[in-house]
Amino acid sequence: MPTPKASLRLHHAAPSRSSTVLWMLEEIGEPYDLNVLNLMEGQNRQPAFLAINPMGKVPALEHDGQVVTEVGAICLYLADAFPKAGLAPAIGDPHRGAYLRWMFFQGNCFEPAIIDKAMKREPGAQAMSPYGDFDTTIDVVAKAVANGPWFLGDRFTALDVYFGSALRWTTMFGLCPDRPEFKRYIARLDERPAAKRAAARDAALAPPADKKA
Ligand SMILES: N[C@@H](CCC(=O)N[C@@H](CS)C(=O)NCC(=O)O)C(=O)O
Repeated sequence: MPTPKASLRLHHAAPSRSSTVLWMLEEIGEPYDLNVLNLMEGQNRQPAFLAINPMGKVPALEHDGQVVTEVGAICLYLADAFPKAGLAPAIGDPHRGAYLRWMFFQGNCFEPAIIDKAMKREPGAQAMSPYGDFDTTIDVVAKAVANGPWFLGDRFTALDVYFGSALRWTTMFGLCPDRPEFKRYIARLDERPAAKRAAARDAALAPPADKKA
């Protein structure tokens, strides 16, 4: 019998922000296909991909005729679409509020703070900035992961995949302060078998050094 075609298809570049979704797919454990794009060669700016994501950015996920873009949205989507994996507190669960809070905090506060700092951009007036100030932003995240083992305590969720990946790459590139709370949290994440599988797959998919983005 022919193998059924996976209904999940990730448009991916290795390594990149879409590596977070690769890890998420490994945590979910459902079959998926990859369409690997070379950003350096501009494959993400070709009409075929722009028809999927007009932003020309990875990741983009296709599932049963739907397209989802934005790493955080894809993580939320997958966790809800595949509840058996247990990666999202259900609506009504006492952890749901904290889960959504930190999911949005990543894209709305943490990443803008990191990118402004990296680009040496003035964040502007505290009251106008989406995150206020850099040090407070980093401090509240460090407190949130200090005890762990996960963001929501004993329960590992899609939030750890999403925010954990962001902490991993931003500390690796020296954009986020290398605080002990982050180091310990990232070390715990790196032990996840799904994270290891995704990292190995990404390493095998990465373009040769002369063709990297
Ligand atoms: N806000 C987007 C950001 C995605 C993004 O910036 N992806 C980068 C790779 S890390 C990309 O596709 N860059 C290629 C380009 O813009 O040409 C998300 O969270 O998914």
